[in-house]
Amino acid sequence: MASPTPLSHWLQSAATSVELAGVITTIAAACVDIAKILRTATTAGLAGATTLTNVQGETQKQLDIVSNDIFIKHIGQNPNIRILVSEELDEVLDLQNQGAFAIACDPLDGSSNLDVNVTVGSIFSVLAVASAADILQKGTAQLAGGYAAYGPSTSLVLSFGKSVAAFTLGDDGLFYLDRDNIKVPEASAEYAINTARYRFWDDATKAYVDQNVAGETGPAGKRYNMRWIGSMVADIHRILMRGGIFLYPLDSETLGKGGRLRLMYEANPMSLLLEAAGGAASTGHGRILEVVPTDIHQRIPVIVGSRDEVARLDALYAKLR
Ligand code: P6P
Repeated sequence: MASPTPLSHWLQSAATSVELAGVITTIAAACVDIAKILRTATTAGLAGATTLTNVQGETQKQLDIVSNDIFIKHIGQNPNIRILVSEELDEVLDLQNQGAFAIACDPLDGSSNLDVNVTVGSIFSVLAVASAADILQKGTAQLAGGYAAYGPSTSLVLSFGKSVAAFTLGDDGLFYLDRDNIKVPEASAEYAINTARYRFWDDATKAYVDQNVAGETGPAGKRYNMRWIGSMVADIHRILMRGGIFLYPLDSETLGKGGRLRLMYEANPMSLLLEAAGGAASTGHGRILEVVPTDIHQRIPVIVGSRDEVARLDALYAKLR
């Protein structure tokens, strides 16, 4: 059996430049440190909340701050990275070096699941910048996007825009290639949405979910299953591996904020992955990757996954607009 391919080796042929490979190496090293801390966080008394809130108005968990600090530590050691946008930082962090890359990240997404030991993750997006003024770029400009999923094993899933590869963290602290050229099944019978928000949904989302619930007796013509982990990285990882659709649509409660999930460091990297894997990523009114950000913490509706499923909901939006 051939020896598994280390991330460093895979990057030599997959990354378009040594510098971009170095940026991914830096991100991977931060994720290795976060994975290590998460394993013993509870016994170390780190799993709880702080009295602080982030720019989103969400209570920061200690591990949100620890994970953000880990990203800052590693990014500070790579002179090619000039800018950091983070869910945990109100403003852009400009390292004032000559670096040509920016990272937008959610250092620890789903941290509300930490105290119940559910898979959480780090989500990252890489952009080319000449200065902090260049940061508000639409998702199609991303040089790379991906996530680390901290679960029974630690996965690193990334794309440079054309294909998707998944790596697993070994006992030696290195990531090894698991799957390359991942493709999301175009059809699926599994959807992920927080159904407790039914009363806030628009007519298109209600019609889509009602069709799924009707199963083989309704217009969808097949039986559906529903999964909602409450951790975007965990839900998206399942969808990348076996198909499905993840929905956090605009609803009457999130309308004023533009949605629930953040464009630059949640929706864009996940959309880059899903489209590179043959899936689709929609706001309900167009491609997520085409939205030009107006703010680093802008929120956006998220409808991503198997192409056929996203198309069916897009058609309902077009019909019920
Ligand atoms: P809800 C976690 O806080 C998160 O940002 C995503 O990881 C997750 O998919 C979503 O929010 C869960 O939202 O409304 O179900 O708690």
